[in-house]
This record gives sequence, C-alpha cells and structure tokens, in this order.
Amino acid sequence: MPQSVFIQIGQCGNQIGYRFWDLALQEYQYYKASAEDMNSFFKMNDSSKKSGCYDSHSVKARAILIDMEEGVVSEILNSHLKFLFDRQQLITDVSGSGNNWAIGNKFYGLKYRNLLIELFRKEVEECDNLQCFFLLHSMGGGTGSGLGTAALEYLCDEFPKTPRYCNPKKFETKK
Ligand SMILES: Nc1nc2c(ncn2[C@@H]2O[C@H](COP(=O)(O)OP(=O)(O)O)[C@@H](O)[C@H]2O)c(=O)[nH]1
Ligand SMILES: [Mg+2]
Repeated sequence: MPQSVFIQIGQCGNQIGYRFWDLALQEYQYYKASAEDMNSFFKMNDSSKKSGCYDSHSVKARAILIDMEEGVVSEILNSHLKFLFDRQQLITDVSGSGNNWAIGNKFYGLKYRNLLIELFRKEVEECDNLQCFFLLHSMGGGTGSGLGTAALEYLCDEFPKTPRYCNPKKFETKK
C-alpha cells in the first residue's frame, strides 16, 4: 500500500495533525486493521510487520512536527498520543514567528533549511512506495504560513516528481 508523509507546521498545523492522528488511530482500532493496512500512515517495527500484531510501542506516525514555539508540540508529546511521535522527527524553537510571514519564511526558513531537508529525506527513506506529502499549516500566523511555504519550496526542490523518485519502475509510462 502506498504511504503518505505528514508535515505539520505551526500551531494550527500541529493541532489539526494531532486530531488527525487521534482519529486515524481510533478508526484503525475500531476496524481492527492489520499491520499492512496501517502501513499507509504508520511505521511499524519489523516484528509487527511479520506477525501482523502491534501494540502502541511498535507504531510510529509518518509525521514531522515543526513549530517555532514549544507549546503545542510539548502538549502533543505529553498527551495520550505521545508514543506515536518519533523524537528524532521534531523541530522546535523558542521565540516563535510573531505572526510574521517573513520571519517564518526568511529567518527560520534559512535557519532550518538543511535540517528540514534531512528530516524529509529520513521520513521518505522509511517508505517503500511514497504516494504524497500532506503539508498541514494555516494560511495566517507566521510559522505555518512562512516556514510552511519555505518547506513546500524545499519539498519541490528535493522531490520534484514524488512517485517517480521513490519507485521509478512502477510509474514508467508504456511506450
Ligand atoms: N481551524 C483552526 N485554526 C487554527 C487553529 N490554531 C490556530 N488557528 C488559526 O490559524 C491562524 C494562524 O495561527 P497559528 O497557526 O497559531 O500561526 P503559527 O503558529 O505562527 O503558524 C489564526 O487565524 C488562528 O486563529 C486550529 O487548531 N484550528
Ligand atoms: Mg498561534
């Protein structure tokens, strides 16, 4: 099954992301989904993949959490979903973007460019058939809008043709 990578940026992006993961997990539990079904949105460890059984400690969201303030991400990391997020796949800062697009885009965009690209690549390497990225952010504010558009630019540069990049043979056109 193809996989999706979620990039949640700023207060709004992380809050929407949090609700999404909560609902996705509830739904999978309700339908008693197999490890294979969960593979689209979640990373499973090898033993869960083999056995088809999983517990909360063997499941991680295919998500990167980014905010230039610590509040919302800390809340998520203290919530009942804290087990779901890989601590290596977070970027937080302390002073925020002050509702200023330029600070998010130009200042933090430049400061975190290399780290963002590294985390995108790391998450993509965990997919065997990447389908798409979900970029969750608000259009207002400073971090989601400013750093969100910078992240979109980096994604376009790094993964110009996403499906072809990940699995070239599968998407070759017939001659
Ligand atoms: N729908 C929705 N809007 C939100 C949420 N959190 C913040 N917003 C709105 O998003 C806009 C930008 O705010 P915010 O996301 O805090 O900015 P940022 O943290 O700098 O990216 C404001 O208009 C907020 O009212 C949320 O959880 N849901
Ligand atoms: Mg805010």
